[in-house]
Amino acid sequence: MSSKKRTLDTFFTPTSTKKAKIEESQEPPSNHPTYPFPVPQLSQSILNGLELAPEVKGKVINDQPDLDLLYFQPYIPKDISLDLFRFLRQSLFFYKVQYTIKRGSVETNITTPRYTTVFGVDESSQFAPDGSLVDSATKRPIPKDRYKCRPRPLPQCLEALRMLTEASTGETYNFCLVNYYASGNDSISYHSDDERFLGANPAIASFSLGAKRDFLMKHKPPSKAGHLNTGDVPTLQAESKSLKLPLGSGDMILMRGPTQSNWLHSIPKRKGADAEKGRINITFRKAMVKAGTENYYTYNVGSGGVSKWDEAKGEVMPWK
Ligand SMILES: O=C(O)CCC(=O)C(=O)O
Repeated sequence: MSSKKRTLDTFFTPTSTKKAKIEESQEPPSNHPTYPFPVPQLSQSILNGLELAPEVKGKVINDQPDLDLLYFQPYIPKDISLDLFRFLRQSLFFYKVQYTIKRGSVETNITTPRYTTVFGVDESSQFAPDGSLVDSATKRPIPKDRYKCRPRPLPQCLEALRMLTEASTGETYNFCLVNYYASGNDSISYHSDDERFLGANPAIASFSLGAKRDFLMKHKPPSKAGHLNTGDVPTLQAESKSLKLPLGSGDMILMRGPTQSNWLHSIPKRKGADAEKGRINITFRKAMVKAGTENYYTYNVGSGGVSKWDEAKGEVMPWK
């Protein structure tokens, strides 16, 4: 890819039918026995661009009850964010995870409405330089039965972004979750990242690449516990307004402090041409205990087949 400056509009306007080539790195790809295939390293031009990140200072948004956001608009310099989007879409392995939920006696089969993938391991373990997992305290190989899943180290392309994010947020992260929204039909429903395995007041750094999508936030309803049934009007929900942040390519939003325990967030389905071009979301988080590792691999890798971007077809396809 040339280093010529391009805007989001020019990227998405089909001025030519010729596909722009993704610049390749001369360095050996990242590999690990758990990877279905090696992941190329970032090209020098993307690495050079990342040296200028964050492009702007983060803006604090904390004017609502229990909300503490730091919004970089953008974090990734504009002239490399779409190259990074295309590189990651082409280079990573993705999964369409299926699972079952049980409500009472009713079981429902769910297919995650987007592609996902995950890398990392919780604080109790770490990857040794040879890629094996060791106990964080003793530095000895972990017992074979510590995990039901097979944790994977971050490839260089995501590790570079993790280190940058740590430096600019003052937080540490041991997990990287990636979502690929292939079209406006892909989504994530309202939820909060408030699992106990993330500890109290977790910091979650969330990057957007590719198509612009709305990020909606709303305060959780006040819990019944702790509220006396006096007929009082519920307070928090009445006082807090919901938020709509139109996340563009390169933007990063850090959710921190009391945000996850009190607010829900979502990416709703969306009609319109831009969403059809695809969007990647990358979140960095820190899981404290092994339950986090089991959970993230269950819901972001699962037990089905691997998928990969097919440049000729212009879509993510089952990978053989
Ligand atoms: O795609 C996004 O911006 C949000 C992703 C998200 O909420 C999640 O992975 O938990």
